[in-house]
Amino acid sequence: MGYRVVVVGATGNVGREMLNILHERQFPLDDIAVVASPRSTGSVIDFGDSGREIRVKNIEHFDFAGWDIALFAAGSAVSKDYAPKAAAAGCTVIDNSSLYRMDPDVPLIVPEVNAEAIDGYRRKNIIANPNCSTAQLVVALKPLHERARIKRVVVATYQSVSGAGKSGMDELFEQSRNIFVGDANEPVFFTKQIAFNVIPHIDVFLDDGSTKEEWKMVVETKKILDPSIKLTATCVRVPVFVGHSEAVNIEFEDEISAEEAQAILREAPGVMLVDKREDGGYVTPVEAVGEYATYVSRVREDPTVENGLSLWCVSDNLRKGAALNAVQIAELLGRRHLQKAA
Ligand code: 11C
Repeated sequence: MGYRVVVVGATGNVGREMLNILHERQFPLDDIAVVASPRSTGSVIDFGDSGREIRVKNIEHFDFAGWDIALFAAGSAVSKDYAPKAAAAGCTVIDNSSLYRMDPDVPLIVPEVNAEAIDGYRRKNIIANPNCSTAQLVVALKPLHERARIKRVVVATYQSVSGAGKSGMDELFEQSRNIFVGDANEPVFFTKQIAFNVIPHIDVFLDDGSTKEEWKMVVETKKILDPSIKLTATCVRVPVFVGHSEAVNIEFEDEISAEEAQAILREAPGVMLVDKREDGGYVTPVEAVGEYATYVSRVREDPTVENGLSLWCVSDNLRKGAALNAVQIAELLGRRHLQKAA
């Protein structure tokens, strides 16, 4: 016996990956529904490469009663309107938007890091999926924190345009084409030209001069991993289609060598250490696309602080940063609580 699963917003980047990953991982399904805004109603969408097509239903008329799990990937406004209705109908919501992440009654889960926190889901019948840049970071930090206690993290991100949705991908493509054919480039979706450029601005500005993307990394890392960790982030959009990268500097309470950190990361769940200290002996975003792992490279000691390490971390933002993590949460929920599947 399997689960009856709804994917909300399956026509977007993350929703499509949710379907791909449910199929790839052979998630035990009794039934699957795909719902979206009235605009997409009636269109058909592939269930991964299974050969099966699913017709999109109108969320406005969808009854969540009798469905076990809803994976929401349609943004905060849709989650605000429909997640409470689904949850009240007995369908557990796994929400990819930022809406519930900092709600104390909603667990924010990265299964490799804080699986046990999922037990609090019953308070609202909602579980939150973190921001993509946080998810890969905490997967890499957790095993090191367990060994040497992290005091402070300084992170700079290199975030692909797919994090901003299809419009971001289209703008990078169009602007790159325009440059090659000599056409003018006016930024429409991003605030500045993204092709052959980088933009130190993701999400809205806050009063202290940081951006909401940077704030999310701070508060989500504290909620998922440890509230005592101090973190400062600079989040940058780069002209990469898929795959977020992060340059991470970590200050520990206890001494830890680069060699020991590498040995720990080699065994850590969700991490793939690729660190050859030679030309090409590290992972870049194009190699992480379509993969599940959080890749860690360039682990080295930082002699400018006591007990300091630096590292490079890359992952597919649509997978570990969103869809994969959501499906892993569904798997965890099944194992720990719903226990329907064999
Ligand atoms: C980006 N990290 O790359 C964002 C996308 O809070 O779920 C995900 C935003 C979020 O633009």
